[in-house]
Amino acid sequence: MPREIITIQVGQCGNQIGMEFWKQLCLEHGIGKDGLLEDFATQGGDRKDVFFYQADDQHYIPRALLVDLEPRVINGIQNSEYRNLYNHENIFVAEHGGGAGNNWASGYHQGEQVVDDIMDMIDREADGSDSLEGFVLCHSIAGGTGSGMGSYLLETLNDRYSKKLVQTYSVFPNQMETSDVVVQPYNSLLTLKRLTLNADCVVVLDNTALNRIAVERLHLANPTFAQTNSLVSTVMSASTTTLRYPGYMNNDLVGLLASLIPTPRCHFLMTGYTPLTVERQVNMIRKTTVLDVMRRLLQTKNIMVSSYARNKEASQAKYISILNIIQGEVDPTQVHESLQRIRERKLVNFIEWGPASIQVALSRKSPYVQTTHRVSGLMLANHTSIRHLFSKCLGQYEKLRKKQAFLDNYRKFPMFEDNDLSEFDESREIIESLVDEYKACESPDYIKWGMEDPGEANVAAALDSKLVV
Ligand SMILES: Nc1nc2c(ncn2[C@@H]2O[C@H](COP(=O)(O)OP(=O)(O)OP(=O)(O)O)[C@@H](O)[C@H]2O)c(=O)[nH]1
Ligand SMILES: [Mg+2]
Repeated sequence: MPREIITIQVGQCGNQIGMEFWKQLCLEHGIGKDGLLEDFATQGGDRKDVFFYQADDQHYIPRALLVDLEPRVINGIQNSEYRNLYNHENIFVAEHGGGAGNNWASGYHQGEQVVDDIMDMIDREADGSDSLEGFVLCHSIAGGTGSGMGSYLLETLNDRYSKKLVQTYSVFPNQMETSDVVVQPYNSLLTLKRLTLNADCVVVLDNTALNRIAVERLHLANPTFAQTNSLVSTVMSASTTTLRYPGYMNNDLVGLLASLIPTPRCHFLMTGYTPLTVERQVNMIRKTTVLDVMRRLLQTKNIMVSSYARNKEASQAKYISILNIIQGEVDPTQVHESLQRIRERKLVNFIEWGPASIQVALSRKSPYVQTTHRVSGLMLANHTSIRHLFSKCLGQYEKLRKKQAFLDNYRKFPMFEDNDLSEFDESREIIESLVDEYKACESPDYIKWGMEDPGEANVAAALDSKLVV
């Protein structure tokens, strides 16, 4: 029975990374740009129905919603070679077309106003699936639409589909670029509150790290979004291979996430991938064995979250869990040997209160996409150094807030009317407590953390029950 997943892409970034994801899925499953199966795609054994359904005329249609408050990106998709792939009834563009102007409050408020239209689309998709497993949200946390409207949708999904899983692919802003959105610290903080409370799993895609990887590893002088998004789509498609090419393990999202997220709030994952390629340009890697791939996955330079690079060396930073999804020509005995070598050399620093082992999923790969290397790997990891990324967001927020900068833009919307800025304060507290919890994870007696507050423990238990397989 398929465990269907509905993808919701919101705002410029959400739609741009979503579009790359669907392109990659079409290639891997032998689905043409118009949704028809290619003549050569006869091998079967894959599960297209997790992410696609078939229309009466045999077209494969993504279970996807394309949502934006301004038309440019979605118009681009509708004028591209893929215009006939999507279900046109699942496209929502605001009539005024003015976007949310990098303002979370505007995106959130507009979300509230159009939520019925969007929930109609979601309910229709949900009704069309046999055994809906959950939702995937693609968005950036720094602008107005993906962050604000995305936040409103996360809250609504949690309410309406409380038993379903919600996973996000969330793009964090580039911290090196001053030209990026000036109010991004406000938008990021307010979105982070929802990512903490209303999502079961957040895959952190950090533009700072994606850019560094594109420059240093792929030798691109000024990486474009198209180029960084190709890294993103690689991660997105690799992280879903076990769902699309089922084996004996990790065949559904809940199984995948349960092994990575032992405690409900610490559900922010970082990723690494090797060997990296962009636009068919292969990064020079001469040899790929399972051991090489697993070792490279642990190297800073391949990890797509910037806070890891700075804090890995700090002795306190630890892995909570690691799942490596390995594809290619692999003999399972090599996996065993590699794990042993990694353990002997103490290459991984794990937390002390949980099972300290790297999990490995061997996954089939698409027979229709040729690669030059024998083995490739994706690492999904829960690592305490992610807290430094949140601390950085908090620091930037405090700086802006102290100056009272740009707050008038927010006061125009109901949530912040009459100078009520409590939403900012509450979000700050929640993120501070998230940072504290990740920090507590680094200590052997983490299990006792938060026990003083029974309310908190109940929330944790409620979320936990969703992740029990
Ligand atoms: N990796 C990546 N980042 C993007 C892309 N497009 C925008 N961003 C980042 O996303 C943030 C801006 O958010 P957008 O997605 O453009 O904003 P939006 O959700 O459309 O909201 P408004 O336009 O303000 O209504 C900035 O940090 C950008 O660097 C993309 O295609 N790929
Ligand atoms: Mg936009």
